[in-house]
Amino acid sequence: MAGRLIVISNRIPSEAAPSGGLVYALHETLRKIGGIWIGSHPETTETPANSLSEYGDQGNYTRLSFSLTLEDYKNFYLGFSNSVLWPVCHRRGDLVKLDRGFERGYCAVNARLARQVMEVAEPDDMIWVHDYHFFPLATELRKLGFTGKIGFFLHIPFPALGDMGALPREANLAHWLADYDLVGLQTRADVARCLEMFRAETDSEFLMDGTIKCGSRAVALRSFPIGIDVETFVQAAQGGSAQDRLADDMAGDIVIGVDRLDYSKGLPNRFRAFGRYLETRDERERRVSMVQIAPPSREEVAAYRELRYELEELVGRVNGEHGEIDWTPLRYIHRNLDRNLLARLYRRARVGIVTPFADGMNLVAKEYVAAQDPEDPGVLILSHMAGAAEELTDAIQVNPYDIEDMSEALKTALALPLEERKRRHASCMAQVRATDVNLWSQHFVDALKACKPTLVVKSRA
Ligand code: GDG
Repeated sequence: MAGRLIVISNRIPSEAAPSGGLVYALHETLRKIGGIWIGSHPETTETPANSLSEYGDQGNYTRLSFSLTLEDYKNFYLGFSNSVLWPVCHRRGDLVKLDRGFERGYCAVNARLARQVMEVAEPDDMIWVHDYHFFPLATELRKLGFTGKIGFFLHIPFPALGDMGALPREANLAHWLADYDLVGLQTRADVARCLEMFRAETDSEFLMDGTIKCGSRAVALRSFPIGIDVETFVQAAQGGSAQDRLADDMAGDIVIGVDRLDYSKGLPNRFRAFGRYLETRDERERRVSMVQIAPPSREEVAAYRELRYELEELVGRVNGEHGEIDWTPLRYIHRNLDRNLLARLYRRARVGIVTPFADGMNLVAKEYVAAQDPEDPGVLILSHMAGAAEELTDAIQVNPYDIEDMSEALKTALALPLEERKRRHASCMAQVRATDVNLWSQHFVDALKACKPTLVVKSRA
């Protein structure tokens, strides 16, 4: 069958009808166009399988999984992807762990996956690769002779040229990206940083049609800000079972934070800012509690374990200093909560707080906005360093390094009059709707389709 879409992502959904925003949108896109979704099998194997395995037939598309050995998991996933690329892209060069085994593992998994993709891909298929785990995949596919269109979307920030200095020499992002036809990034700032990288490449050239030639190929570069599945979220925030309604039973004003436990999300400073707010608040004011949901993430990586200890200590300190017999000001939950309960919590919270040091987009910011009652909405406090800050300009924007600034923002947000809350919410909600994840995937696929047939540009020399 010709003209199918092949989606490649690290994770592959196991449920028949996935509910998460991005996963749901890709599922729907594949259902419409037809094709294949390829992702890693959740369990490691002793020896790598030669071919992809069936992971579920969805009617109009098939899910196939590739296997990772324990060594691959350590080197490709925990190692190069999450101990090199993730910190580099989130401006944490100090957390980079270099190991030749990581680089070799990363390249080997990408090369093996490319061979397996070639077994199922037809020349007319379009391939859409997701995220930093697979930067070199197009290069490997081109080596094996794939001439069809390949698009890439990076969910995390594109690194600044200076920060790329921490990458090993073999990691040549410019050359890897040039083998795609279309590279999608989250924001205009990401595009600017990516252009800066190409400008610094001696063998790259900006062509008249807006594409960038690097080596023998030309690539188009654009921002596609991702969003959430708005309607589903609006419904989830309004509905709810008896258990979900627990979110309504909490006393006082609630400030909500929801983040994977990751050092890019700025959690310690957020807790410090809340502590500072409690220090400076008037005792006669209504009690305010912060609820922080922080499900575990990448616990095998040392930097994540250390962050957990730091947070646990901070929670103890804030509650020890400010708690009362009948009041725990900072409630910290290190578990994954049910999505519907989360939506209800967002709606119940007077303030949503999102304070990353760096973030590709940050969907929590958009979920918080979508969950509000438009007649009595809460206020979003948003780091100006999150990708979402480019669009949500009517959130209260803060500097996530500045404790005083965030503490002041909490005060402002909690005291904001209804009319001002409504105005800010309406403006943010219009942006959230404009980037609905279903439109996002449609825009990317349309742009990839519209790319000119594979360009193999002859060098000027
Ligand atoms: C990457 C980029 C970019 C969190 N805790 C629970 C839970 N969540 C859900 C949230 C939200 C999602 O996880 C997190 O998405 P984010 O966008 O905030 O952040 P990352 O995981 O870092 O995602 C990011 C994104 O990719 C998409 O391109 O925006 O910048 O880093 O949907 O609600 N969901 C449930 N229970 C929890 O406890 N059910």
